[in-house]
Amino acid sequence: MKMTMKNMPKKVVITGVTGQDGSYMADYLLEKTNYDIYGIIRRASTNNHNNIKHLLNNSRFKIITGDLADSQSIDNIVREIIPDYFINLAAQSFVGASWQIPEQTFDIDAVGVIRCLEAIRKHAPNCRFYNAGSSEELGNVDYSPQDENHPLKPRSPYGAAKAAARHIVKVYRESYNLFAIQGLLYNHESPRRGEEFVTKKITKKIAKINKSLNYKEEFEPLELGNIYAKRDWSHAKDFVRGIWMMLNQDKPMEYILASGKTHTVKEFIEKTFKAIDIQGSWIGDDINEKFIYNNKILVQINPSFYRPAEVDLLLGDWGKAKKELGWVPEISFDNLIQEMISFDMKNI
Ligand code: G4F
Repeated sequence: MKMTMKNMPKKVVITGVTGQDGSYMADYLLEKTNYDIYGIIRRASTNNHNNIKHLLNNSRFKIITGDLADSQSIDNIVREIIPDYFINLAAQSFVGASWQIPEQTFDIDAVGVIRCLEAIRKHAPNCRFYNAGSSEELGNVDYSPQDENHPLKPRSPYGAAKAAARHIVKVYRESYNLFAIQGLLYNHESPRRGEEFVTKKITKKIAKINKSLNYKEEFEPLELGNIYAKRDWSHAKDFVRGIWMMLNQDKPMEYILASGKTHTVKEFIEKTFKAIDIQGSWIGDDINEKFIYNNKILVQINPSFYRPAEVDLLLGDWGKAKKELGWVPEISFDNLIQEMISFDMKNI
């Protein structure tokens, strides 16, 4: 068949493709569409391609070097590819680090979004643009569950950068009539989660502790900060499906994706231990609180993991996404934990 513009496969640019969300998005689109996927990778002296190694031989998956800090690279990518979709999942996404590197966080998470929008405005004005938004933008919340009308009240440089990005996406949408949106996504996890995030830190360390217990070896306890923070955790796979639904509506509307349930970090720890049949108990309180099993300390508090300002509670109302997009999360909190701990036990 002769290729015409009409039957040419569409082109999707994904930034952050080596990360959790980017890699699941690439998997999802390679499976569900016949589109060509252009994964943007930042140059680094050591590359971590673990999350995408299964895609490297796929002829529809192409890797391109680019960097949100480099407007020329973004401009060149958009001018040369003229994508149909641009999904920006690259970010300095670790809230805890955003106090140490506030400028870089703002440059990537806010100014980087302007770099993408400018390139799209100039070279591909029909391209549909998605930017990763966060419940961290809501921060010090006024009410629960939070909905799409909740005010932006960030508590970290990261949250402030994402809130700024939300405003600039709206400005470009309204000024240039772009299909540009920023979903508002609550915490989402998976076996592919980065190791500094609390869920992965817990499942990976507990898998190691379990192995040490089985082999009667010495081990260091899991050390955490505020275990009373409450988060609305989902599986990242559910969210990439939701992002794609947002990108394919008639009008550029923004939605919350969440589970509608909230749990403390402490509950996450307890459920992880329970999933592998370790029945310990908590003793002490505040910075002296510890999780004990067979007279051994498995978990303890280390105040150095406390943040200068904490978001105490997040709980999202995903009712609008359900009503207008038909999006429904499929993977439960318990199944998420089971998948993460099973993966880490296997790979330890
Ligand atoms: O896993 P976390 O680092 O995720 P956080 O800060 O909620 O942010 C994640 O979700 C956001 C959406 O709401 C995303 F936008 C963002 O990019 C990221 O994916 O921390 C979760 C909670 C916090 O309250 C933190 O203070 O766990 C608490 N915590 C307690 N001890 C810890 C630790 N967090 C980490 N990372 N490490 C600890 O030792």
